[in-house]
Amino acid sequence: MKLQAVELRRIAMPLVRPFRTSFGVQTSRDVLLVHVVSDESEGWGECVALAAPVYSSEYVDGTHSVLRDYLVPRLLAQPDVTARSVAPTLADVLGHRMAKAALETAVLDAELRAHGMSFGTYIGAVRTEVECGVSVGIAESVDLLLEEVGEYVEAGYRRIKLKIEPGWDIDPVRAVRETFGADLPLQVDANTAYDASTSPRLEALDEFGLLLIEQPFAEDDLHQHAVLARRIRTSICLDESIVSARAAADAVRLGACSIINVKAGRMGGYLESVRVHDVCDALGVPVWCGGMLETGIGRAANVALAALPNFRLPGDTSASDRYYAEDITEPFVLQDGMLPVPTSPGMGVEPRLDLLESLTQSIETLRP
Ligand code: NPG
Repeated sequence: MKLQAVELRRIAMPLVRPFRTSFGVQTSRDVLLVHVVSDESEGWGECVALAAPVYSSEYVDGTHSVLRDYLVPRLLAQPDVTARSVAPTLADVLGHRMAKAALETAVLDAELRAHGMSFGTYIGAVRTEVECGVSVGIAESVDLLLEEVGEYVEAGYRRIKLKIEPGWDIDPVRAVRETFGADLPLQVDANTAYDASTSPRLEALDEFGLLLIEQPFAEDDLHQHAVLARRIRTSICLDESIVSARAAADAVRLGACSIINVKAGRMGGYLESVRVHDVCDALGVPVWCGGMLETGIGRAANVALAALPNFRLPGDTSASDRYYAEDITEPFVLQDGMLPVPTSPGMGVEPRLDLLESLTQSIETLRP
């Protein structure tokens, strides 16, 4: 495929409710969409970087700049581009995985559309629908948390994930367990908010029968994760620390985790995410699909990824209405706690162009 143009479009997407984590509150997303036009087809990718560098070092203005100045020009200079050629072509630019992932995904979407093949078929999806969980932010009170969890349980979500931080951990987890019972699949996510001094609070969560504790410590602190993993029965899951298949294998071998959250943006793309899936499968470590508040464009690919065999826990692949009053694709609607895996060519969704226009803040078009 020869690329003829790459469009970088910024859209503003208000969230239906504020989402508070240990690193801040989000009330809307500033989404960077990558749209590639080739001589054969077109494709879309969504960049998951946040507005500020508080979850990872990447942030949306930075991804925009590195795409415009370094990544897109490298691809536009190639006589023939395939999704598999993207990472090697961009390899001399270090890091910037979220930016690279968005570009690779757009190329992959275009390539699969040109071949009439769905992404699920391409990667070997083994399910037609996937089990969905939901991530619940830090609430203003335990009562409000219980209300929100109740709504999601009622909606049919198959697993609840509570965001935690030191001081918002033992009490909310106990309250959710007491209210919804021991059978509710429940897990927690700390987004690196703990350290050795607050670690005893995590040990105190061991009695609540959680599926896992996600990323309690700093992303570069595998040792502290391995120490906690040896002390408690609850599984440790890593998110922020795992940026590649190699990092996944190393973390497992060091005993730092026994479950991994896969997010394509963090790994530099879906192709590396499949390799993470494969290496974890070989090591006997289950994975699940994380989320970054994606619109329908990013969600479609996540749902297909979650249909690989070693995605053995429900993902943060919630329905569109968990995030947005109006999605920019046909909405993903929960059916009995599941979402259907898209089957149309490419990522399997079409952006609603009229709506996209009305949400657009800027467009930059780059050509060879
Ligand atoms: O449902 O998409 C979703 C959100 C799931 O909690 C979620 N994501 O740390 O995993 C996370 C968290 C997150 C959201 C991280 C936005 C960064 C940005």
